[in-house]
Amino acid sequence: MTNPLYDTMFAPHAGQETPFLHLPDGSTVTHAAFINRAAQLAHALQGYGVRAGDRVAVQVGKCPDMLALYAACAQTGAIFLPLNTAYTAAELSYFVSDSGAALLVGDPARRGELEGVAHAAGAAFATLDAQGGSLSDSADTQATQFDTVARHRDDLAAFLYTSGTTGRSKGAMLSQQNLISNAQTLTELWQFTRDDVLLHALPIFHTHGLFVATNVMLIAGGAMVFMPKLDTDQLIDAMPRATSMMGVPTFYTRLLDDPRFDRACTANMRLFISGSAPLLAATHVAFEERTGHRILERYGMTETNMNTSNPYAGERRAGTVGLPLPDVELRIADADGSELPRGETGVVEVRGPNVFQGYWNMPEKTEEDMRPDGFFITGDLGVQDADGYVTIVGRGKDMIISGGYNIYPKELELLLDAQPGVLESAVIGVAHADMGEVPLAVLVQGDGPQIDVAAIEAAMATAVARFKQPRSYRVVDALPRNTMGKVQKVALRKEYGT
Ligand code: MLC
Ligand code: AMP
Repeated sequence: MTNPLYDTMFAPHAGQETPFLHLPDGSTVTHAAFINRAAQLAHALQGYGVRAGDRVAVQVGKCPDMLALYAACAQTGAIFLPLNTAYTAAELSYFVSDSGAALLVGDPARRGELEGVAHAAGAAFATLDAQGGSLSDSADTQATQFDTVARHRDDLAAFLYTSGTTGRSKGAMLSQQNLISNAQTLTELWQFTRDDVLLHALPIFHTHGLFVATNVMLIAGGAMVFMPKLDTDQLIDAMPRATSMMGVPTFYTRLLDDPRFDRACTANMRLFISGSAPLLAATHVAFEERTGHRILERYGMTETNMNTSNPYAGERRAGTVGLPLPDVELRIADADGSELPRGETGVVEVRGPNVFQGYWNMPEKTEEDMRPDGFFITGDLGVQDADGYVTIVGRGKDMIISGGYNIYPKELELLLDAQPGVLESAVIGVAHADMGEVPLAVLVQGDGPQIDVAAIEAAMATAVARFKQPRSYRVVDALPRNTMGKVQKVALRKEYGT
């Protein structure tokens, strides 16, 4: 193979005249058309000076060209770096400069600010959106054949940024092998074939929507009903023509809130998969009662893609994330990395072809999270029962998951601490019926000016994406601390509600 990622995922579908994407306007993109489009975009990328190994940062709305750009990066050997469309210019500046991106591809509606971000970081800038834009326009006139650039399985294919407990985001480096191995394993395990039609309403800038949903459908050669975002009306309309869906728990709770969602609506479906955040056992049970389907829950993360899954054919146990994938080794370990006996709670550690290559330009951080024997320390707390089923019982890392998006309190606390009147701050996750949890900020009044919560909210709005912004604020005189002086977030959560 000259380029394992392209040759496994994309090349097999050249000339395949079956649907790949069903679009909201009723039109369809065939596999063959998608591959041709990727080749055109590969030429366009080269026109912008992109070469193998370059990072291509992409912040555009969900559209077929965004996916084709992923394929084009694979074909040119460039490293695909998708970014949440909710990120502010301030957040983007960090990602573009930290990654040393050669090109930033952005939404034309934000051209003014994004062009500035790109140029300040020494990157070129191009636009792309559903209606076209500079990169799409220059692709339109290109040939639909492109000489795939040779790459090796160990070459990097993608960077995904993940925030961290230190407040600084880290670029997780994923190799071709990381993506291929996991997609092949999942396709086989979940029995996806060309006959499948997957409801795809997830964003495509994260592991779930891109490296799980899309990669699996590419390997299988099936089709996706490609929806811009979660819309229960659209899901319910399309369900009778679909076979499967992947979503975060909010997808399932919102569907259950709709009385039209019932056995008849799901009669053609063979598989519902949930992940990215804990699915309540009660949701699993309610879903089965309503539809007769048992949701298949799996567990993964940006650095590892998927690690465990409930079985397709065997017992899907509510509240568990199932068994380690066939090619993934998993251990529940103590703080030193020694494996604990079954039934004891510890940190989940994993090893396998899915585990990433480290954090970009952060060798110390990589070393901190990786055991000498190759196990990656996930930071999740779990327990494995006698049958091997894993349950995630909590997080060793200080992290909030809101509607499937991770929020690291430290990033917000650093910003809040710098606000007028704030002596210090603590951000905690509080329960939220729709999103699972949302951030709440506790601010300590300092000696300076009186804290102005409205002004702080406005400052946070320009600093971080909306989903990260605290949903509520409390002003207090002091934070609860233990004898070591560490802020007791458990006490705060007890007081302000989880
Ligand atoms: C949107 N908003 C959120 C939010 N999403 N707030 C908190 N948490 C979220 N996740 C805010 C918007 O800014 C807006 O704020 C308001 O909610 C409505 O926006 P919306 O766009 O209409 O939201 P909605 O479509 O309802 O989106 C909710 C959602 C979406 C849960 C469907 O966030 C989503 O698709 N999440 C999936 C994330 C995902 O793919 N995670 C996988 C990561 S990979 P306002 O106040 O301005 O109205 C991973 C590894 C693994 O974790 O294992 O998979
Ligand atoms: P991310 O860094 O965005 O990829 O998020 C990964 C994190 O999401 C994991 O470390 C877990 O904490 C959490 N996660 C993913 N899937 C599940 C699941 N099925 N149950 C509980 N937590 C999950």
